[in-house]
Amino acid sequence: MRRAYQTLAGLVLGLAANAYGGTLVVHVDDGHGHPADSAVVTLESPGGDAAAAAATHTIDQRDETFIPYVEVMRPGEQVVFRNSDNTRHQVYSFSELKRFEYVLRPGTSSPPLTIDGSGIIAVGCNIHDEMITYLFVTSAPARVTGKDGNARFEGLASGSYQLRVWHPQLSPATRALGWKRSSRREVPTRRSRPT
Ligand SMILES: [Cu+2]
Repeated sequence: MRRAYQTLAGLVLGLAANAYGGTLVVHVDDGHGHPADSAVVTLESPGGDAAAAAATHTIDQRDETFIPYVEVMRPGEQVVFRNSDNTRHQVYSFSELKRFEYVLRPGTSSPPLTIDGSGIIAVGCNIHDEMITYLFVTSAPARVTGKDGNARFEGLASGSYQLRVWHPQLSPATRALGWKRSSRREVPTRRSRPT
């Protein structure tokens, strides 16, 4: 299965905040009115990084496709690459943040790889050129949009945030966000050009 790549001029960010339980829902579209999935929405705030237990993330390989396409991680967490195909994969990255290469026979996994520092790691396969996945490493609260283009932040603390949107094929977007957890007000969807 191949992902349809689109080259698009820019990202239009629609932002809708719903009041239920202090959940912020950020909607991302591709600038042509279609929801953009696999976009990373990050909420940066001064000293606002949420502590979390270190996790191990698994990137699977099925039908010569990395799953998921985009994975959010925190610095210090680990990633494992699993080969669920009946063919061999050769997973690698030349990124500044982390360089590695693993030959994975069918049914095997890489050893856990610890990622230090923040940034974006593009991972490919030396055997199948079209295979690609992105590890988005950040200490800020971050979510990946689903097929509906929505990213949900549960129980978000009140405060001022810098909202950033990143997507592999779209221009990044950023905007300031003031969030009041107790707000019952429905914020209408607004659109802003990427900055
Ligand atoms: Cu491969």
